Amino acid sequence: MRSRGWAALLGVLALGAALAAGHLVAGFVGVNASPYLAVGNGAIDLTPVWLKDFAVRTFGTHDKLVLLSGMAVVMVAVAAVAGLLSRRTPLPGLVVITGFGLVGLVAVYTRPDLDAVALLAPLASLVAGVATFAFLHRLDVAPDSSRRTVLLAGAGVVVGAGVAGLGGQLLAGRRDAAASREAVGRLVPARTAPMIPADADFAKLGTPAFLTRNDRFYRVDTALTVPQVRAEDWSLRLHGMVDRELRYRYGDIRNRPLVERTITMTCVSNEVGGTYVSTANFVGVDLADLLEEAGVRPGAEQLFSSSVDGWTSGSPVAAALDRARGAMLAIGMNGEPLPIEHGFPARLVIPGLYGYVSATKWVTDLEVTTWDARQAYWLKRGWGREAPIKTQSRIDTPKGFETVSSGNVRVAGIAWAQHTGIAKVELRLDDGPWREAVLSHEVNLNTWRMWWLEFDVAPGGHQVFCRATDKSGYTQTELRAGTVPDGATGWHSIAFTAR
Ligand SMILES: Nc1nc2c(c(=O)[nH]1)N[C@H]1C(S)=C(S)[C@@H](COP(=O)(O)O)O[C@H]1N2
Ligand SMILES: [Mo]
Repeated sequence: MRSRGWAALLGVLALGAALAAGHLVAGFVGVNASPYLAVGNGAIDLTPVWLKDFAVRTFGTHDKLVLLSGMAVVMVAVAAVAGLLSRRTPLPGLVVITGFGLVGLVAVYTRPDLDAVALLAPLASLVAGVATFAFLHRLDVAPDSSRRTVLLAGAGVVVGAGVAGLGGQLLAGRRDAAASREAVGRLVPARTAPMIPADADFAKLGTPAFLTRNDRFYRVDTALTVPQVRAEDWSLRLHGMVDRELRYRYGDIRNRPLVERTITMTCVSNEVGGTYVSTANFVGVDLADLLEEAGVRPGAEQLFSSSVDGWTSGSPVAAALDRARGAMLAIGMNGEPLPIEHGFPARLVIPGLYGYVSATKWVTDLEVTTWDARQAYWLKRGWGREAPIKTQSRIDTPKGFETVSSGNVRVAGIAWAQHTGIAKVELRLDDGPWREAVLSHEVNLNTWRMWWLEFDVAPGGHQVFCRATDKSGYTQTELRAGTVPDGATGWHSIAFTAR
């Protein structure tokens, strides 16, 4: 073998060829069959709760990018070592590549959203990896092959892998949902949500805008690649403890009289002061209508929903049926069809419950059942079964550790207690008394409310606290609780300096 560097490169080239071949085949059988993504998705599902929590806290929405990059670094390192170990005989390299191939096969095999034909992708990877390594190795140790031949072969592999990988990407794109979403066009609700009055937010004073733009709406899900479902391929099966099983196609939903509701969604992983809370006008149909058409049988407790990628969620049937709550099967958001990353073609939105028990995106299956019969994704991983959103408030301005001018300092923020409503928000500066903030116009009980208050602030360091009281009379506890198992508690506070 010519050099150590070349030996290591051989391993990496074989790895690249393997991944590219798998990606190309995945372009035909479904992008999630791409072994790299299947292993990543498998890793996400196997990740223990504490590590997942740490990843989300540390990397936020970049957690998946960090995972994919970490995987790439490890794989390249292992492949390089495998190459180095194969300077005399190709056996160590072949063993390692076969090992990678088997991991890919197992990952695809165990993905709930993939069927048997998806195994073709990791199989292609396995064959391409082994063949490339064996070929380059033989060429390299052959006494009659020139340096030029070997380099050309290596370059050929790079080009081939590039073309295959790109081809897979293009093929996957051709099957994507963007064009289908474009074709849906405008969704015109029969009953529009009341106009948001100008005094519903204090955006000029530093609160968020009342409605969150779609591209600013927080996003939380376990999907490494956003599921691409075309409206024309989508259907929703409604079954289980019902009088008759029903199946809805996209047109069946779209052609009903649509309702529009303004709803604030919150994630259970939102830390005190966190950003996983947003508000939109959702357009869709009443979930209760669909459930009543199917006829919910007595004894039903859980609405167990599944997304196309196998993620599952369990909601209380009672909450889904409660007309006053206004649970929806939503197909639109802020005047557009649902953005793909927010669940196109359709998702659940049940106001008042954290997203993991109420907001299944890319939903394709609703099973009416009991709590004992089915356990949803996060329930199995240590999160609570029922998870109503906890009353919370957040200071948005000043920012933590900001320096402001002394004198009049305006503090502004948001509060939410979905389905109960906010009664008041109080602020405390340092050791001072609690003072009541000015509340914004109430849009409805299922949305956040904005608030502001001014303090006369002396120069120096300060801390300001906020706490909300909801319409049930409950005032936020000071006691800090973490997000696991059913949502964080505690007062948000920020430190700032007046100059
Ligand atoms: N298919 C699917 N739906 C899902 C999730 C998921 O991981 N997969 N996450 C849930 C969680 S935890 C939350 S908080 C909301 C977030 O919805 P958004 O990303 O549209 O804000 O989606 C819910 N629906
Ligand atoms: Mo969530």
